[in-house]
Amino acid sequence: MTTFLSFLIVALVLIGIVQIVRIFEIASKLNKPSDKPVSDQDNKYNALALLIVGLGFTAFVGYSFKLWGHLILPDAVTLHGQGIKTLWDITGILILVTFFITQTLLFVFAYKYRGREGNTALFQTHNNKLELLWTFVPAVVLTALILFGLRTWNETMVPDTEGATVIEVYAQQFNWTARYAGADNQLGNAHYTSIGGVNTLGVDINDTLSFDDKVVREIHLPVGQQILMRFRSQDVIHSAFMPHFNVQMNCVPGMNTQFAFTPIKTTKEIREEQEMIERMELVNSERAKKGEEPVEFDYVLLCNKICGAAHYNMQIKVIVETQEEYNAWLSEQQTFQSLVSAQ
Ligand SMILES: [Cu+2]
Repeated sequence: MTTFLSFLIVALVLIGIVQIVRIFEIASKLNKPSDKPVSDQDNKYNALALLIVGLGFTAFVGYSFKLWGHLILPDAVTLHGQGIKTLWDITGILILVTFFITQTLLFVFAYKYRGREGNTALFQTHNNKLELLWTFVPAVVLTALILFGLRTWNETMVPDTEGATVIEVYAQQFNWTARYAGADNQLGNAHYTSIGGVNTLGVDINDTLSFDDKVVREIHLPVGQQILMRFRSQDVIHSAFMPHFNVQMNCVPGMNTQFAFTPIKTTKEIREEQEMIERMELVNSERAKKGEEPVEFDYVLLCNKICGAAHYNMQIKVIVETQEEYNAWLSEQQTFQSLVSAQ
């Protein structure tokens, strides 16, 4: 009954609005016995409304940067991330400058050159100078941006990985496991058909390279050292996403994918930065409202491909530390061989 009455009220309100609009239409015809459908006054009000809405929208874009700008990701903590940030900043500045100039001109001109009694439009068939200007300038700017983008892409995606520390990240619904290559810095072969018992990654137990591999549930990275991360997936397509590192790579069943990067800031260093302290104060004040314990900042590797019901919680902690701390942690981890023999 309540639903029916609600519908009835909405319908009556709509009918009322239509009738009021009709009254205004008829009244304006009676007041203005003119053969012109639009008067100068109408044009002025419409142009003014357009100016207010247009400039209001443009101003809101600027205001939203000020209001929510602090919520965007902090600068990437990797070498290649700095190159991406420069490209992002230059592209963003170009787009925003163009946006604010063209939007302002669009709405100001719509007001300035609104329809007026006796006004005629300027009819211009061709202008070589203008044609050259708006072809040549965008062509040069876009070519420079694309060349810069290609260079950044190549530096990011095809770097020299000689001497990089090799780590495998294994995806499955709904968790991540990491495998370190051990002293030989080479991962043993693995295939899903070998999965069984403690061998959850399907590592080939007869491959001598796998003997010193270490399977762990937390990713540790030495700062300033190039990392070659290799990805595999057991079931569906996942995507390993490390937002603070500008790193993302799909993990595809039956395929090996990889991403090389060099972390440049330890977890301890970023926790001490003023910007991060303020961010975490914001996070913890929200947690406190829900009665949750405060947390410290940690880098994280997330799944960025909707891979199933618990996708939202598919993550693994990432710790960037000094080479000494990393060596000490790695030496404490059990090798694959001792893990299998203890079974
Ligand atoms: Cu996933």
